[in-house]
Amino acid sequence: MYIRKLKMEDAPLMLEWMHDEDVVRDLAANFMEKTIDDCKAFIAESEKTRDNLHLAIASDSDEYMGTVSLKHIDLENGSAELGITVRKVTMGKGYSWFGMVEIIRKAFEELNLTSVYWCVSNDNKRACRFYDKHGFHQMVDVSSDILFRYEGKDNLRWYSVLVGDDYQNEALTRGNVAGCKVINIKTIQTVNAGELSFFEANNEIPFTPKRIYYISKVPEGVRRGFHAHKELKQLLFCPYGKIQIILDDGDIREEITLSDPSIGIIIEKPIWREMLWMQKDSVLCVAASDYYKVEDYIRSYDEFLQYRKEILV
Ligand code: T46
Repeated sequence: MYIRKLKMEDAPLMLEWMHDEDVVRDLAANFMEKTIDDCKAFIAESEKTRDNLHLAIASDSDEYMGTVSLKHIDLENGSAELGITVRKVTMGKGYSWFGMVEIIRKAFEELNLTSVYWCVSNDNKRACRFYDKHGFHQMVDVSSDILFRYEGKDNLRWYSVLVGDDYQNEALTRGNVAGCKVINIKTIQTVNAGELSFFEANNEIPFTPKRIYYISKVPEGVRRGFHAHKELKQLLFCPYGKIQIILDDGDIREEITLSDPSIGIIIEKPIWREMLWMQKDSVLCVAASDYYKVEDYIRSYDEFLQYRKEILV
């Protein structure tokens, strides 16, 4: 997935989400009234404006998946308002998160802004959960110039991200995901010749691997996993690409994006896991403490919760 300029060919898929009740229900504007000509006019206008930056979130095969924007770009104050809408087919596939991270990165690194803010209706529970889960701060002190744009609309929740915030990967800084340790795999750099990473049984990882496996050729936006292990210990790492690992211990559900070959996660206890391929051709490598044993898998979430309860007694 990547972000790129909007193209005229994107208009029909843009109209698709505008006429999708599930997508637009909690949005401020009345998108249901828009026509294909409105979409085309928006795309044409996006080429000309300097105050707004509207880009498409596209799949690897260049299909339009949604729009992500920086609006009301204020170079003097170093701020802009973020806007994002994605098609229903993309939901749960990491496109929204990808689009947000990319546009925030552009705001800070290319436009030299220092803050990006946005708002959402408190009724839009899915969006609020999404922003809260990613650790974005709620903004309490919103200036009147900004509030003015939303006159007549209350029940809004405001968020912001400031330059220097760890918005991309909180788990890396925290050092753990749902109680599983995030490790720096020992890595030796060679000048102009890349780097070499290694780990040794019982030294860097708390077990002796009996099995190594790796998962490759997964299309972007696909999820795997959906299971837990009873006894197996594993080290997960991503030597190439970008994969989000979602771990859930029954109480806490947290995630980490693996995109650096020198970062690994050690899973030593029964944890529910899901893996989301954020970039095609990404490779997930796993060093496991035991041979493949089908009876060690728990593939139902309810059974997993029950199992956790039993082992915690
Ligand atoms: C895990 C995550 C991170 C084998 O025959 N031998 C093996 O060593 C493995 C790992 C799998 N298989 C078979 C079992 C299935 O028929 O390969 C097929 C695909 O396995 P699964 O659907 O479990 O793949 P994922 O990606 O959902 O999960 C895998 C591991 O199985 C699991 O232990 O923690 O990666």
